[in-house]
Amino acid sequence: MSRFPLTLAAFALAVAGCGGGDKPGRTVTVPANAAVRVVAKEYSFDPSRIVVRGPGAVRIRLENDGSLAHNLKLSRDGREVGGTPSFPSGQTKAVRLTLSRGDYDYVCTVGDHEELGMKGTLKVD
Ligand SMILES: [Cu+2]
Repeated sequence: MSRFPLTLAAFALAVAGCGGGDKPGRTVTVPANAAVRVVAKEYSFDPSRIVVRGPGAVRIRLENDGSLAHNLKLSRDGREVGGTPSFPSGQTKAVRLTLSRGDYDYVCTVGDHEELGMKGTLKVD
């Protein structure tokens, strides 16, 4: 009789374990020449997927809601194209980037934050 709830609990744990740092985050779509707000904390970005509707200038406002210092560095094909410096919790930094069409990645380069889940993708279409 008591085996069923235990099995269920084990299953729930397994499912939660699968999520880990790789759980899919929120996607935000913004028009070209707009601003997008990104929240950084341990260890994720929200949103973790940004879609920009057309090339142009994008203003990224990074809010550090965590307890450690964080940053956001955007790159394309492994080459950094810009981002914010690292800054402490409770602060916000904005960066304006002129982007052409394509796929970009963003990460936090502090310590091992990227491996812990602070990464996202930005697509300009
Ligand atoms: Cu970080």
